Amino acid sequence: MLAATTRRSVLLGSAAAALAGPRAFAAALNPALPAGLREEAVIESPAGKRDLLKLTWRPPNYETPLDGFTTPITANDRFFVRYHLANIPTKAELANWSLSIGGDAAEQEVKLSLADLKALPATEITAICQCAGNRRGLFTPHVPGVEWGIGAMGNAVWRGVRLKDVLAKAGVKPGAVEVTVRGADSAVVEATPIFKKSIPLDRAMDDTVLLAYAMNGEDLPLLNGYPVRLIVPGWTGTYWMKHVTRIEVVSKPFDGFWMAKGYRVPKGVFGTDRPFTSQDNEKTSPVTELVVNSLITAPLDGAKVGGAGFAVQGLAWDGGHGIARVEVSLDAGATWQAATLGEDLGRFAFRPWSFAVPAGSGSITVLARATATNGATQPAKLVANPAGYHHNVISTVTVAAG
Ligand SMILES: Nc1nc2c(c(=O)[nH]1)N[C@H]1C(S)=C(S)[C@@H](COP(=O)(O)O)O[C@H]1N2
Ligand SMILES: [Mo]
Repeated sequence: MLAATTRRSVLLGSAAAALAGPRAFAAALNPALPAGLREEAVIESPAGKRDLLKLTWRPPNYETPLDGFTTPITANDRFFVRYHLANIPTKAELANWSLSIGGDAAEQEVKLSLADLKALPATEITAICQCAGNRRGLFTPHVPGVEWGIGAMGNAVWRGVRLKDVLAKAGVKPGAVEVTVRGADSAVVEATPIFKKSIPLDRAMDDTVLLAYAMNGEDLPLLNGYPVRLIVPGWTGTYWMKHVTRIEVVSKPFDGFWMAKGYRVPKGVFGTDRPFTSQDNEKTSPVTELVVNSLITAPLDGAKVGGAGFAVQGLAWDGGHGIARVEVSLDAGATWQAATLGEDLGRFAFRPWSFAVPAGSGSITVLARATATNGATQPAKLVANPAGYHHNVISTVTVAAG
């Protein structure tokens, strides 16, 4: 019970304080987040961004505060930023950007400019980019890594070309197993493993997987992958490579650090529709699909509300089945009532929802639980795992009514 209370107060306390300013935010973090983070986390506006919570600067890791989630589409300037390596290319360095495609399971080497890419048939998809480690900072006991609160996620309309159309230019040989992607960022120290990822060939050929050059109708912000990033709707952000410069079609599973060692979960603990079997080992699997989840965006935890009733608002999402329902409980989970779902922006997008709490007074705790169309629902108890991924415990806020 103590742990649950602590998590709740940090989750929504941080959001409430984010609106009140950096100092209040840092103070609100004190109870449960690690010491290093408490000193670092302040509201900042890095280039092209506005009012994000800075968790680390080198590499840049910034999360979106709760007030960035009042609409189902996340604004470009409020969209979170996650990097593993500190050398981020500048716009000037990317002016002559090109993308090369090859690999041992490609028929030929191909080089494409941004103009070449934009000349291919364009398509759009609304999808959530969420870090697997979103809410890691709310794990008890603590797990090492970037101690994210609730905001290592965002939902945008991405425009670009299908990865499969680009792969077709190089030609895919019969023995192909995976497609690797790497970006233009690099490490300060050479010994640091480069950030390079792979996805299974069948996923790479999926109609939903794009090389995107626009986000919500504009060029990608530099910190979200300008000029081109990979979009893997339904899968965790780790595969959404930014500033993509090199793609390879390969005949063997890619064994780089960020596949073989990082971004892995205990085998069989989280369900998956499309297992990434070429990367499985005896004990662990790569983290893939997003788990079903929800966020209460209003009212803020600890808020005072009138006695005449109030509206609860939030977002719900999953890895691409779509949201079947969101339910709210006002009696600690004994009974649940249906919330009203808002606009459907597609199965990979945030689904807004709302619920009218009737007149009452005193302390009211609201629990929210989303269920996807495949029946998956949010757990009451955290699913522990060593890297702190997939935090999707039922969220709560407590308000004072009357
Ligand atoms: N080039 C590059 N791409 C990257 C990363 C990175 O460190 N470098 N991090 C990945 C991870 S783990 C996440 S969660 C998403 C975050 O996307 P964003 O920074 O646009 O929010 O980018 C992915 N793509
Ligand atoms: Mo991530």
